[in-house]
Amino acid sequence: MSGLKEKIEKLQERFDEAIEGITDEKTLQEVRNLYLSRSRGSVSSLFGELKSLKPEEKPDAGKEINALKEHVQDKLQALQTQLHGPKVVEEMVDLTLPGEASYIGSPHPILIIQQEIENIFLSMGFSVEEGPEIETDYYNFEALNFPPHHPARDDWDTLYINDDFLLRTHTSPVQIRVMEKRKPPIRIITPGKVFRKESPDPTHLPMFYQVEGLVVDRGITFAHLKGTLESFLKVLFHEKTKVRFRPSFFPFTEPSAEVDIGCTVCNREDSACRVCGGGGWIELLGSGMVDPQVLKNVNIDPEEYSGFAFGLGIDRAAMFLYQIPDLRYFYENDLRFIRQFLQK
Ligand code: 2U9
Repeated sequence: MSGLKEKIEKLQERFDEAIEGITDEKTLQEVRNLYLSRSRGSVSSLFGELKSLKPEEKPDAGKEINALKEHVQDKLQALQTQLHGPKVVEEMVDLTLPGEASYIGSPHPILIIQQEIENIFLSMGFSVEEGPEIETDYYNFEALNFPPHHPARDDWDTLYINDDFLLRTHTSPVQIRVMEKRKPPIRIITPGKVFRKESPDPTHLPMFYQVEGLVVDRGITFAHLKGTLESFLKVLFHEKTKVRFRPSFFPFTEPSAEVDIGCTVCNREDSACRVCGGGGWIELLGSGMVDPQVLKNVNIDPEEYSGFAFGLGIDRAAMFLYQIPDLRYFYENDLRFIRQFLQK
């Protein structure tokens, strides 16, 4: 044991001499290796000598070697700090650097367009109304002038829940519910999900978003319908957007019209345009004067009041506004797609 003790003291003396006057990192590292290197360091190899001691000598000897090791480590650390400043300074966070923005989500592109549509109609004095997605046959069809078993129902591929309930195929039931409760003047839009028995393809989905509108008052004419929809489309798309009305048929409006806009991509100038198929027009809305029978169904006198209504697919509008070629992208929730619509 006394031999070992002597060795420890000698080593400490040598070490203290060795670190005197060190002024560079390289020499500091060399000394550190010389004394502390796990395999060959002089302090580390002292621990190997413990094996040859008697068991009762081992604890004290262990303590002394450890004390030497700590002494060496402390001195080297102090010298390191003297040369470079405390280690934490090297690793310190620079609080003056700009932060990294984290992604906290954003409105879905369909919701962005829905809100744009809502804002346009709110500015024209409309209110936004909502209603149930599960409806009765009465509100979805009968009140809207579809008689039971009438072939016109075939155009609205309906998902039935049971004999009494179905998934609404349009948001028109909301307008019936509002008219049952409120007297004219009525100016409402009804955005929301609707459901149809469709197989998904680029332009069809079994669930999509729709917004319908309804105005009922004294003296409402087709001119109000045209003016309102033209103003709306010129704000939603572009002030120079061309709008055309084509005769059509819906059970709940008479007369009825489809509303097209001039192609947003080729501006009616490319006969090979992929978006409008070269026809120059994009079919966007259905519309018409509310059928007198529909007004009667909600106890509004068609002799005193008249109204116009319209409907538009929000997904379809979003497709043209963002030039998305396939409706299914909207519902895959692939962040690489969704993140493109981050609002600043
Ligand atoms: C009431 C009376 C009349 C709403 C209307 C349309 C024409 C129409 C389609 C457009 C594309 C649905 O999303 S779509 O497939 N809508 O063509 N909707 S008139 O007429 C009403 C609504 C409620 C009480």
